[in-house]
Amino acid sequence: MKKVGIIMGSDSDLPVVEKAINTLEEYGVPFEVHVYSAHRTPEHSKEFAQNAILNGFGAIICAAGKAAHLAGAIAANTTLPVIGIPVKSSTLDGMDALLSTVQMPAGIPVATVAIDGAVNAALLSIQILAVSDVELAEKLAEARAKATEKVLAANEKIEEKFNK
Ligand code: RP5
Repeated sequence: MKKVGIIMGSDSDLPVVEKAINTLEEYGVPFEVHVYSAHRTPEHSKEFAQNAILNGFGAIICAAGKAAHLAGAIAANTTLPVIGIPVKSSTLDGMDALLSTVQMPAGIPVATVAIDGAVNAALLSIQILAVSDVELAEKLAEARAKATEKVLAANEKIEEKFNK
C-alpha cells in the first residue's frame, strides 16, 4: 500500500496533526510524519515533495498555521494529491491559515479541509488510496454505515423524548 506523508510547519501543530495520525492508524494506513516549514526550511520541503512519488507516497497532508504556505509549496513540487489543514495557531483564529491554504491559483490544487480538520484530511487521504484498494474502500464504507447507525439511534431517542 502507498504511504501518506504528513508534514507540519512546526511541532506546535502536533496536537492537531495527532488526530490525522490516529485516524490513519485506525485504518492501518502506513504514514510518515515530518516537520518541514515552507518558510524556515524551504529546501527540505521541496526535496520531500520532489521525491515523494519515488519514495512510495500516494498522498500528502500538510498542516500549517498563520501565513500557511506549506501545502501550496509542497503541491508546487509534486503531482501527488496534497491536502491542506489550516491550523488555528494565531490571533486570527485560523482564518489566516484557511485563506492562505485554500486560495491556490489555477494549476496547483490543494484540497483544503476545515480549520483544524485533521480527521477529514486523513479520511480524504484514505479515500484517495482506496481508489485502487478495494479492502480500504470497504473499511471506509463500514465506518460510514456505523456512523449512520449512530445518528439514527440518536434520532430515535430525541424523537421519543420530544415528539409526543
Ligand atoms: C506556522 O506558524 C506553523 O505551522 C505554526 O502553525 C505557526 C506557529 O509556529 P511556531 O510559533 O510554533 O514556530 O508556520
